[in-house]
Amino acid sequence: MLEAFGTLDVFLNSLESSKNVIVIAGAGLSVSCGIPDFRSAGGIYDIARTSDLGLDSPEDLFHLDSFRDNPRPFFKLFSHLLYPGTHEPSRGHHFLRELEHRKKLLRVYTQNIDGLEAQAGVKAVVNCHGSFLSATCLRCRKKYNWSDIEGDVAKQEVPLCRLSSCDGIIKPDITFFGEKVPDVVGRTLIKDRLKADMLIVMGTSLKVVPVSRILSYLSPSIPQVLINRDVVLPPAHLSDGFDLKLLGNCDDIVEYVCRSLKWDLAWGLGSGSGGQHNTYRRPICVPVHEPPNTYHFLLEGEKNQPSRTGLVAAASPEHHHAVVEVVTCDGCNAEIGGIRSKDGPRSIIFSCMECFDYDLCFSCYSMGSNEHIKSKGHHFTRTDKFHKAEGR
Ligand code: CNA
Repeated sequence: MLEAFGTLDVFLNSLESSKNVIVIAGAGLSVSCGIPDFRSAGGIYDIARTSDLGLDSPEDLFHLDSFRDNPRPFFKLFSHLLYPGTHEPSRGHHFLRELEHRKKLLRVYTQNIDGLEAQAGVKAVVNCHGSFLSATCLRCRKKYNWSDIEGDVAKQEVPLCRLSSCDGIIKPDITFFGEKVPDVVGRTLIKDRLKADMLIVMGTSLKVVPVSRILSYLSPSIPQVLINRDVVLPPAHLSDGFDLKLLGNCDDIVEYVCRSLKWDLAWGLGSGSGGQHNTYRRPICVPVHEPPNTYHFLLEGEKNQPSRTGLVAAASPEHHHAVVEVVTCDGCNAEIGGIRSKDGPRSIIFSCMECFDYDLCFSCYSMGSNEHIKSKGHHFTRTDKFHKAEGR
């Protein structure tokens, strides 16, 4: 942690001089656009739990094996909640655009699949979990565009491969649990890791690997700032904590930041569904300081709600070492950590400390034949239980 960084004034000053901010974005950025996140009350997992979709667990919605078995629940919820082209960017998205416009943004690494960063005009975006703009037949790997499957999705039907000899299920090219993130994530991070001068984490619970690992991949000397409704404590092996926590709705917080820096707020007056949310909030939220390094953004007279601070749940050691969802062995492709692995969080995982996303199971590592182990400059760390992981 950077002791000297923990106040709002220092953050605002740093942002003025920053030139290479990396943002890790998550579903919270799009909640005000009308797209629920995964884990908040009323989020997609809650909706999946209470809908009659025949799922064993809500996570199965986005798990590759479950999708292969039965893709209907995914398309049913997808067509309701995430249907492309029906949402407008939030003030949070426009803030990213403003950072880029002011030549302060190095990259947005987004876990979102709604495409709203690009829709807001942000160019430097890496879609860590892919995009719905293209799709692939799971059987013959034939590629399709969104327009090819849109009609089926709108009718809540499962799109099937058009090759008569195939008939496989077509899956949008978004990354499911059990799939590797696109190579572009690791490739871009290698270029970005030493350039970054600040990290802002926005609207994410950081529960999904490998995106959460970006924290440990960047230099510990750059400030790490959280903008989120709830406190998020990154797993201890990824970060020793945020230098500054700005808690509240990200739209309100970025509006405060822009006003404080006297940045142009013209983007706040758009129309459409996001535009409605983008109208300035009056009265504007004010930051209430909770020393040493936390600010709650509250409307006048608003009480600090436990749900907002999330302190009770979040501060427990178990939460601090939050269980990650899925880790796959890069040797044999088996799931070795997370919701589906037989051993769950008790799996033994060997992770390459030099690479953003390279893991091996006990057997593949023990065989020692893997090219990655043999090549120079790669070092592995062993994790017996994810919540006891050290050293990355
Ligand atoms: P998550 O685990 O549901 O966490 C969301 C976080 O955002 C939580 O910590 C919330 O407290 C916080 N949050 C919610 N609303 C706001 C708000 N208005 N202002 C500030 N913070 C808020 O979701 P993650 O993004 O961490 O998980 C990654 C998954 C979610 C990725 O694989 C995504 O593809 C997936 N997802 C994407 C979308 C989308 O594209 N819009 C929607 C739902 C899920």
